[in-house]
Amino acid sequence: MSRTIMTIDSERLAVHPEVSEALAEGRAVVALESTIITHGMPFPRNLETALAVESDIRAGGAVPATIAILDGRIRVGLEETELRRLADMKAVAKVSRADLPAVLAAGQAGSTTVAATMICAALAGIRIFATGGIGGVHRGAEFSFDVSADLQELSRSPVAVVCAGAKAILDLPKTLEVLETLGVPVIGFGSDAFPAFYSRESGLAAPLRCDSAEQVASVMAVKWGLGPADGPTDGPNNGLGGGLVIANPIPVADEIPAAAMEANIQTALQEASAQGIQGKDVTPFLLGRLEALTEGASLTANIALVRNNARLAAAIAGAYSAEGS
Ligand code: PSU
Ligand code: MN
Repeated sequence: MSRTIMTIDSERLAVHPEVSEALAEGRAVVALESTIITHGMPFPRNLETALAVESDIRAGGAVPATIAILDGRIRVGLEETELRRLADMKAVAKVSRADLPAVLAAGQAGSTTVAATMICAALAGIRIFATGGIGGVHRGAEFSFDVSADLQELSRSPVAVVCAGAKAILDLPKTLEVLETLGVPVIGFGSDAFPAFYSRESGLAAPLRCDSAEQVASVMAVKWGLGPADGPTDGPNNGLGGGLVIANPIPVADEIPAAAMEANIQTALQEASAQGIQGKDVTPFLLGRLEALTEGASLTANIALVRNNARLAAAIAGAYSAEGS
């Protein structure tokens, strides 16, 4: 078992004592991203959700570790006062792999995307991460080349990402194709369907399926444990390396059927194109417009699915720590 937390440059990476103690004892820890707080939901619902998700993880027997950049340091595990500060911050940088060193060097604050959260979780030794939806291949990517850095990161950092699929605003068939090319396992949880964030089904099949947290944990252990019998186990460069997508459909009671969402998505996409929205502004813009167009229904569904993912991630983290003991 790697104990990288001991060798990390503490000037740049600060792991909360509750988190590092849990990791050192092999107990369950779940990482959480912060872009969903700063760019994915409006204040104060973002703060309420961040706090609710942390308590869902605790109720599931795991320690939550929300990841963000504050004062030029990667922080793994935030105090409630810091979560409040982040949730109400104006003009905070959305940090993906490419942005990480410059934001750290400048001593700034930043919220971490799925990609950056995976990097930071792996540095701290955390193997499970819960979020809403991963980034993916954008519609029209054949012209824009807009493919989220989340996909490449899933092939690099050894973290299992529990999500409700990729957002319906994306091109889901292309997103699955890229994940397959990159060798990322995409596991439908309790379902044969690849979910579409607000909806339980996308019309696409999930390439793989697991029906229990224990089954997911054993896939993780096998993926990272492959190697010579006398070699290290569970290391980032061991075995197959890289991450996994655990695609957990939104609960039935909270879902918005795909057909009902599609007209709103078309409207939001047209507005984005008319206003020349590009690059990292695209995803936050679309999420904000969908919330307005659905009169808040998309936000309610988003909160429900994130909490559902947090509960599953806590169960997987528990099962994975039992694998290691
Ligand atoms: N899913 C959500 N809300 C979000 C995001 C995903 O429900 O805010 C964020 C995640 O942080 C994800 C990012 O990593 O959007 C993807 O942005 P881009 O498409 O620019 O890579
Ligand atoms: Mn992009």
